[in-house]
Amino acid sequence: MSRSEELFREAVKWMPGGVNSPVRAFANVTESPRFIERAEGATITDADGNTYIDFVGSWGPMVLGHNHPAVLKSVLETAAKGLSFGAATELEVEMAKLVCELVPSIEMVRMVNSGTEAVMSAIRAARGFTGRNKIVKFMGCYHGHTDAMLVKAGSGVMTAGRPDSAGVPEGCTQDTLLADYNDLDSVRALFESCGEEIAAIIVEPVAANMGVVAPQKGFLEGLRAICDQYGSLLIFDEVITGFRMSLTGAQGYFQVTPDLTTFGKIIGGGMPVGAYGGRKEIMEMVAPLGSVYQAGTLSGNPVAMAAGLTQLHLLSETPDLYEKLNATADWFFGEMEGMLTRKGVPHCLNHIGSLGCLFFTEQKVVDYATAKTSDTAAYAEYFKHMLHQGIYLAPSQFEAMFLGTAHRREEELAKTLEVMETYFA
Ligand code: KE4
Repeated sequence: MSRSEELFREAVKWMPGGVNSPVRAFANVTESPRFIERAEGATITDADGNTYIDFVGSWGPMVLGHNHPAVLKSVLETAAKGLSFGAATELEVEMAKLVCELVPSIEMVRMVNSGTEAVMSAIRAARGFTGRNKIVKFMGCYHGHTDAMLVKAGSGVMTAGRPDSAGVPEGCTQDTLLADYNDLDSVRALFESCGEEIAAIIVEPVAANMGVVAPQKGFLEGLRAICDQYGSLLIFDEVITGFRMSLTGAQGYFQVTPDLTTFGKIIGGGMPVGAYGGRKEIMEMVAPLGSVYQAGTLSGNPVAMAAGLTQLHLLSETPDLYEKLNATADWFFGEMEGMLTRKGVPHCLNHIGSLGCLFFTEQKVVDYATAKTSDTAAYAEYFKHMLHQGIYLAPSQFEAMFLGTAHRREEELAKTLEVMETYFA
């Protein structure tokens, strides 16, 4: 038995499913989860000493590769002065200022500890600011596990959401309305029926939780126009896309301006950090200044701020970083597409910027319904082969491949393409 298997046997005794987040249990791929011991650059190493080329990157934060020396240095130096004070610190001011300087739509920002907390707080701020209760979200988009967002990807777009999880009272989701991604008509239908009650639309500007689905031309612009027409707010959930698609995230990449943005992952450099921010008049609603309550013991703690700040400085000060990252990703996914087509593999390969997803379906995946046509068993087989050949992919068809600056064309990416070539031979 491997050390990972031993550890998993022990883990399931003490933690639900043996993990602290469901996707890590490898339940969709009938493999025993690998327990990771350390990581460096584009690779991770498990408890048995197996090293993998990593395309999960802690689900997004490791855009500069694991254990970046500058990030590690800043964490160690800051930690040496104390881990958390529950009091204001200079680092929080520096972080808030930098985020506001980097992202034009952000005039004021609040640090929290996860993407979920950022979404939960942004929704509350939107409701407080507009005095309205309803929220529109899209089937297949994931915004963390706050009650209002755990809404069944139900039938039709007019039905109020039905909870997708036990323990969520109907009352928590009765104001959550569902629309179809890339389908503006499904959004207009909701607004025509109750637009005056809708506080906000929340959307992943690139959907990356049903696999990767890019917004079709005009989709994000259409959401902006509908919100303007009805006095609702547009919330971009940039927990994945923030500081990944471009220095100004997806909103900069697509040139569509939201009223509020949520961040996570990259903003923390690998430490637990989320953030929400946007127009000053909205953020001034937030306690202690305004009447929208939100708080957090470890929010903005200095060690997490040090990691996030260092990563954001590296991202904003390295010339052409995003052009190079996105060009390398375009090359990589282009090579993949060519190989899959040459071999006649039924597939839909979606990619945009440094995000990509290989769907095992012949349909063009443009929304939740088409994403669900994927053959998840085929994905599981592919995942297992790649894992055994030293390539660590997301253990689920409905996640993304995350490329970072540590993935080199001639090394990690060339090796990955070779392994894919043998699998699809
Ligand atoms: P966290 O609470 O997990 O930090 O963020 C929630 C969240 C919010 N918004 C978007 C767009 C997200 O993708 C996420 C979390 N993403 C998943 C990966 N698909 C986290 C991985 C996990 O659940 O373990």
